Amino acid sequence: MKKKKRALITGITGQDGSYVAELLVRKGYEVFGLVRRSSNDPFVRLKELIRERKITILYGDMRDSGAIRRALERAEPDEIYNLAAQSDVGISFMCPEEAGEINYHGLGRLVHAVLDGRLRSKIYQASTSEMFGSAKPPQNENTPFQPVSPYGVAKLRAHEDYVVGYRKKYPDLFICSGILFNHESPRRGQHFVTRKISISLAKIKLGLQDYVELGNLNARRDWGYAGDFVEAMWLMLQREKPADYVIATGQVHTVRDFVNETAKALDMHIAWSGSGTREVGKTEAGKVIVRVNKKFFRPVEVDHLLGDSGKARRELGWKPRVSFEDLAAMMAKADLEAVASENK
Ligand code: NAP
Ligand code: G4F
Repeated sequence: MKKKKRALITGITGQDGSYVAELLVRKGYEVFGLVRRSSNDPFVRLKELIRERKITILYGDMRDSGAIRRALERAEPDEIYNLAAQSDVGISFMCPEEAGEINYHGLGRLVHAVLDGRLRSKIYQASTSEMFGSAKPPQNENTPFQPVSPYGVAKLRAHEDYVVGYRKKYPDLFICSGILFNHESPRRGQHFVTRKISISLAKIKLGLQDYVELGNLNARRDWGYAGDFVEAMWLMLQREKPADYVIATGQVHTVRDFVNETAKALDMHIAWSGSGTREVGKTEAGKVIVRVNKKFFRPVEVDHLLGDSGKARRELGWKPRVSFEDLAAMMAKADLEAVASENK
């Protein structure tokens, strides 16, 4: 009988971790997840797979080299998906050391554990379009990086030192990265703008909230669906030789567009008036349901991210399936159902 492939996922409790775990279970992998101790229940999304023993949970923090080494010894992975991160860009301005510690040194600890253990595991690193920062769009693998946030800087250091640098230094090490543009889903953390919008508009629709306060409505992002993007991670690890790929939809929208599309999916139509911090979004009945609050502006903003994923399309045969409109509708519907059932 063919031996089952084994994978270790760091960050398995996050949005992408849960989708990768499900993808690999579907593909017949033996899946291990590194999870840090939490006072809350971190397993909401994975309960069924854990109960059915399709995932094995190993405890460990990306700050703890010994725990990472023990997880590798137990999992003996063919593939490692390094998704663990302090992934909130806004918060990284307040907690820059944490961004460096987890997003940069965390990868260093993992890579050294693989090298020290003489393991043949292939490593996927979650790099990000935030590394492009203020670089002119569209951005691809040849665009010079210009990060502006502590999060972007930490991810870029990890990318340059341990992905690109170690690939040269250790020719036997298989390490690749996906430079992923924003990807969302009903499982997105509630502080990210798309999910904040979908959950708030669902509550407004149900009369449980009056309005939502947002920051920069003009920020432009290339938003795709997380379920599509994790397929690209897996495809990268199936290659003979490691390389880095931009993963993006190639379509750009503003935060305001995301509000409009979500509202449309909920049969709420928004009319905008005013400008800057005085801009508001009103319902047809004239009720203000979107306001701007300076509190949600970043010290330095990334204005415009738009990815060119031509290389991934050509070499991996990857392309996104879910459109911007369908993504917003999917998130709106999921939140409407969840909020309604919580408030029955
Ligand atoms: P997420 O939902 O915020 O998940 C982050 C994961 O990292 C969670 O499982 C979290 O565990 C874990 N983690 C954080 N600190 C840790 C630590 N010290 N030790 C161990 N685990 C730790 O992020 P995501 O959206 O799934 O993104 C996955 C990866 O892709 C991240 O590296 C992110 O930076 C990168 N990325 C994301 C996007 C995007 O648009 N989603 C785009 C480009 C790159 P807890 O549950 O305990 O917090
Ligand atoms: O949803 P966001 O917080 O995502 P951001 O900063 O683009 O970061 C996400 O994508 C990166 C890939 O480029 C990942 F690497 C990273 O881990 C994360 O997943 O903000 C999107 C845009 C920003 O321009 C922000 O200023 O929305 C703007 N925005 C406007 N109002 C807001 C808000 N963002 C948040 N979080 N909350 C607001 O109220």
